[in-house]
Amino acid sequence: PAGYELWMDYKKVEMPSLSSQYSNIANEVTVLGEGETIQVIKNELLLALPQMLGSQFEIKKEVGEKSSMIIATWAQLPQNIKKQIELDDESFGNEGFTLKSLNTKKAQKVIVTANSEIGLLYGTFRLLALMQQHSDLTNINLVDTPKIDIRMLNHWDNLDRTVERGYAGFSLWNWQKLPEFIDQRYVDYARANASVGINAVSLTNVNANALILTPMYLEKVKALAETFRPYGIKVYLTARFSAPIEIGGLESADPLNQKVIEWWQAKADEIYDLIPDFGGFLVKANSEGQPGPQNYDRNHVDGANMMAKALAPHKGNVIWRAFVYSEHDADDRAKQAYSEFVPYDGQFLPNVLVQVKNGAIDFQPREPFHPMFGAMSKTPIMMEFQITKEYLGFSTHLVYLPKLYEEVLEADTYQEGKGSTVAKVLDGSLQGQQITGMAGVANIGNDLNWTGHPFGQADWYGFGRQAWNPYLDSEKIADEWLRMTFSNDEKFVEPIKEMMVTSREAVVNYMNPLGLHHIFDTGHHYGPGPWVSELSRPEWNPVYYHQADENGIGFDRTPSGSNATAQYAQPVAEMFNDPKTCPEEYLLWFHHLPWDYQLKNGETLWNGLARKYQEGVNQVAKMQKTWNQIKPYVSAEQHKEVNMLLTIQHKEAKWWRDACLLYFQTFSKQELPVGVEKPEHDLEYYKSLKFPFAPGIRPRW
Ligand code: BDP
Repeated sequence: PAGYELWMDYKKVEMPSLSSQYSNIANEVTVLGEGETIQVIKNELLLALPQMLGSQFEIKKEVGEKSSMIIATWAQLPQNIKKQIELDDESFGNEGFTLKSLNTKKAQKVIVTANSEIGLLYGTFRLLALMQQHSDLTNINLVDTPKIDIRMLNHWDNLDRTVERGYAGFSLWNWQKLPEFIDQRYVDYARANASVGINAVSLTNVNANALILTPMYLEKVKALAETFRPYGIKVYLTARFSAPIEIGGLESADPLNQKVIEWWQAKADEIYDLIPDFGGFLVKANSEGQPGPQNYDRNHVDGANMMAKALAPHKGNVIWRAFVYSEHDADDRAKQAYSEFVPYDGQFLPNVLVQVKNGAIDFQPREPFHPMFGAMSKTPIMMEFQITKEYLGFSTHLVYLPKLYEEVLEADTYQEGKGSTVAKVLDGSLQGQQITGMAGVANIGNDLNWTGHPFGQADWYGFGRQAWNPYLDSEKIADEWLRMTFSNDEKFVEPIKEMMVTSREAVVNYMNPLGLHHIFDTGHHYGPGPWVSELSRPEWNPVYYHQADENGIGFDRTPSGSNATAQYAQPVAEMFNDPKTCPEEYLLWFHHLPWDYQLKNGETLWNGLARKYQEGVNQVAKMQKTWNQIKPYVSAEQHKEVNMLLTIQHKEAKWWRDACLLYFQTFSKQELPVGVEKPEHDLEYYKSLKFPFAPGIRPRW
């Protein structure tokens, strides 16, 4: 089926000059070693090269005169070749690799070498990717090592195979048939992850079910871990804090209770007996109804360190989430995670990472970076991005997320002076962390094309690339993905790349322009609901976030309001505090401003807001036009699919524009400016729309 092969369908290289160059390199392929990962490398070559080059070949086990492609660990590489490479084993660390061409008058050779077999696998995938991208390999000299240690997917998959905020079908994990039945999808999933360097996966929802830690399920987890191991992927599980009660028969889950401590230690031992390279636990505690240490008057450090001690003898990690906001705390929700965690800096054990969402609210189309980045210099802070599009039109809207990730990674926290970017916090280079990580909430399900929207694959791909190297350019990543997935033709790549990189701004414009946020309708987070005001907790209601009234709109987070800006380093706080220096894309995030406030381009806030909504709709119309022009370059089936999705996106962009502008107009009491289309219906109509079916939602909110 279209899209199943992802970015690895290894299309035939038609251009004669390239095809002959690659055929020369692949003329005699030698792969040294015997391990499971070596077998994976061989399988990938045997799949890819005949498809791309059109001829069958054998893989040699020894280096000979004629070897033209040599794949071997540094330790196994013949001495004379090592000498020519002019590097040493320090250059590529545990997981890095080098691709190097050694050309003589008579022949051309490419060497792939690394310290580990996993490094070789990454190198092999890179070599194949470069061929798919039609790169010239005659003088390749590339050393690449991952900048982040834990490059992770977080699946929010429930044991009944529903997926929280998952929009691409049901969970991949078929618990009923495991451990005996190993679906080919598990293997292809592992291949895809390894091809971009993802090396860790958490299998289960952060709103956890303790059953996953029972012996019957652990046998199933073991089967998945064994399937993933040759691809360098470690398995993590979400650990429900109250598991000692629910499945252990204890009366308490108090982290300082000796029986509880022993229960987690025994559980860790049991898991590591089955899965010696188990990654560890991902924990959501005392957040949105999940149990945690605070139920026993203990704190996050008590909880995380208790688990960390159980895992430490096995070299496992605890990834403790900082997504907390309390129903008893009346303070601005955007401030709560920082207030709750930053005071504990330095108290977590070394195998605890604190996982922070990119922004302080919740995966909105745009948020300023979370103030916790750089604020806990003695604690490894791990990024949590969302790859699934909870607040970005699900898998129906085309929104290229690496652009969003890049914006966050490049943001300057100023925590150690100018140049303290979020990327430098994450890779440990700013504050010297010993262990580093980046997670993405997966957008993968059992849909035939994995991600629902064909372009959702680019978000999975791009997340992996940016977790490997958070300094990569998102446009370059789009370029790679397009070439590998669809076509190398410039007439296709250029316009579609442009469409991808502007798509993120389009969704911001038609949903949440100028710093608006969380104005989604109840529960599903799909359509607009800026009028919603009746939910039991104030911070679940859109009216809490936009604060629109007759005087103006926006959330005042400056010292005259909630003073959330004080959580940022001084230069950043100062910039955000003054509406004149606050970047306009964050204006209403930090300021409550009058409807006639003058924007930088001279127009009033009301007119500017209305024009942004219109611009978003126009941008989607332009995407439709662009997609129509590239018809010859993709299959008819895929063309049609994306076309239909863009039709929905365009319709819904208008829905967002009209619903929001009509509602805000009840406060601004001003006409729509010239150039903004009149809504088709009245406000009551938009309010009456009930979203009939939303996949992946949790009943409570
Ligand atoms: C929110 C989702 C909710 C998740 C929660 C989390 O609406 O379904 O459980 O985040 O991250 O974005 O824990």
